[in-house]
Amino acid sequence: MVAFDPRSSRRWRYIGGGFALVAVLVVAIVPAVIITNRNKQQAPHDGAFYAQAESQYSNLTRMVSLDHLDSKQRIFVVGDVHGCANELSALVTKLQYNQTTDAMILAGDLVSKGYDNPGVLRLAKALGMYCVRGNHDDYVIRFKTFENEHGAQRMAPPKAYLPEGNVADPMKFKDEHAAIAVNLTMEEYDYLVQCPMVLDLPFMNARVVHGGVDPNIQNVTQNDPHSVFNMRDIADGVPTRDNQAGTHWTDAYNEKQRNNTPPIKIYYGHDASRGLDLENVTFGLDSRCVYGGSLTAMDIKTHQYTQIKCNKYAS
Ligand SMILES: *[C@@H]1O[C@H](CO)[C@@H](O)[C@H](O)[C@H]1NC(C)=O
Ligand SMILES: *[C@@H]1O[C@H](CO)[C@@H](O)[C@H](O)[C@H]1NC(C)=O
Ligand SMILES: *[C@@H]1O[C@H](CO)[C@@H](O)[C@H](O)[C@H]1NC(C)=O
Ligand SMILES: *[C@@H]1O[C@H](CO)[C@@H](O)[C@H](O)[C@H]1NC(C)=O
Ligand SMILES: *[C@@H]1O[C@H](CO)[C@@H](O)[C@H](O)[C@H]1NC(C)=O
Ligand SMILES: [Mn+2]
Repeated sequence: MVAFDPRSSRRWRYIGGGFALVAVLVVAIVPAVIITNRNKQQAPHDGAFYAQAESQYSNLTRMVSLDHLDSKQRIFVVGDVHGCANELSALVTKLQYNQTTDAMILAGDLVSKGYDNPGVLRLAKALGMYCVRGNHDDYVIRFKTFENEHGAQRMAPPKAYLPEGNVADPMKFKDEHAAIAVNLTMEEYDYLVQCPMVLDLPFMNARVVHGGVDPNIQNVTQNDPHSVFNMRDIADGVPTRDNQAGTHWTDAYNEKQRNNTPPIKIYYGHDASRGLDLENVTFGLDSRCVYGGSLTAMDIKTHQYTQIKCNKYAS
């Protein structure tokens, strides 16, 4: 046994303290500087920021017009499915959805957080469903498009960023959406990637998007895609993904459409925190399925909605 020597113990404590200090510097301060520089480069200031925000891997169609759905008896818009394939299937059954006579539009975030992303894409494709792109769909698509061009072996090292240039939301290869992307077949990618930023239903004076639209932009296709996928509030005139930074984008939108004849209705998802949110001309349909809430389908001709209770898959 070695005798206990208080001086030697103190010396070790000093050395240990020195190492701890260096560790704190490296772990806390170095990343803080990097993050601060990142934020400086990417803080939204003006329109020029939006012009750069679309990733070179986004492979995005901005708007598709579905005039031919005019003849359908029922047109459903469904809130965020997030990989909950069984619930989507149960909803189809409950509605007795028939793709000959009905249409079904998924309001984005078909994938991620849930348990069966490919299953949702296969079901949606098999039943001829329409869709718009959500923020999580966009992350998955950007990784998969990169993989298609460069191969999965180039999606490394895990801490490296997807080389997209100056986008609003840079992603590392270790991001959970990369694994979801690699798990998709080309057929599943092809279905997801054709979901546009905006679906236009001119015969209903209605549009479907995932997050929202900037009420001050006249031509809807000129909205920044990142903003359409992520918007919850508008703070100081700028759309933000935050839900407590300003006022809900729908407040300004409903106000703006009040004197528009006819007003253009917007059906959207994305805002699980606000849940089902039905206003004059905006209809928020993300009722938190993946968090144990429900999956909602609204018939936009009658504004009646149908729900399926979901198990809790994410928190
Ligand atoms: C769907 O509707 C078409 C046209 O009314 C009908 O012929 C067909 O049998 C229906 N399919 C199902 C599964 O009910
Ligand atoms: C990965 O793909 C397989 C095959 O399609 C599927 O069964 C599984 O649910 C997928 N994993 C996720 C997390 O979606
Ligand atoms: C972009 O999407 C189209 C339509 O699915 C597809 O054919 C093409 O391969 C995609 N591009 C890449 C690089 O994945
Ligand atoms: C809306 O903007 C798109 C391009 O962003 C353009 O092609 C289209 O012509 C514009 N539509 C109107 C009505 O100005
Ligand atoms: C909603 O509609 C009602 C009835 O038409 C109207 O009184 C109200 O001002 C509208 N609210 C907004 C925000 O447009
Ligand atoms: Mn979303």
